[in-house]
Amino acid sequence: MKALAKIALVFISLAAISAQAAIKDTQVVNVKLWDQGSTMGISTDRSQVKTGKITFAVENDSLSLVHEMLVVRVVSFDDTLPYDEEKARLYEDRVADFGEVTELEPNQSGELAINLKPGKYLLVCNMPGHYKMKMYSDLVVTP
Ligand SMILES: [Cu+2]
Repeated sequence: MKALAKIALVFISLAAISAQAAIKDTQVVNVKLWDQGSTMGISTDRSQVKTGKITFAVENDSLSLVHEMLVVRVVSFDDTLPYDEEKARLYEDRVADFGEVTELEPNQSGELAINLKPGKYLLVCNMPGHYKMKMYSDLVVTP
């Protein structure tokens, strides 16, 4: 009986260790989508993460507008991204789109977990007109 109890204890501690590793494994970026009068933006609690699994916890803090967050890879932060003037938004099929939390109502939140390689990324709201209103934020993924 004593040996069995010991084995059970080892299993329990192994399970605890792997659960901890799973939490450590993902890096969380908290993202707030906001607007105030005629300005709007995306705020994050970190602008740099390490390569690997990244979870974006996205909250729309607006009182009245729908916002969203796309993850777009760029070569440089000065890139001119393919823009559809008529629809006043980026061509989503012409940018390096890594996923999105789509169209959040005011006060709604959503999550996106993806693997990102080292490089430069933009978090963009692609609701009509919002990109031009500078509703985007830089994210650097380091090796
Ligand atoms: Cu927006």
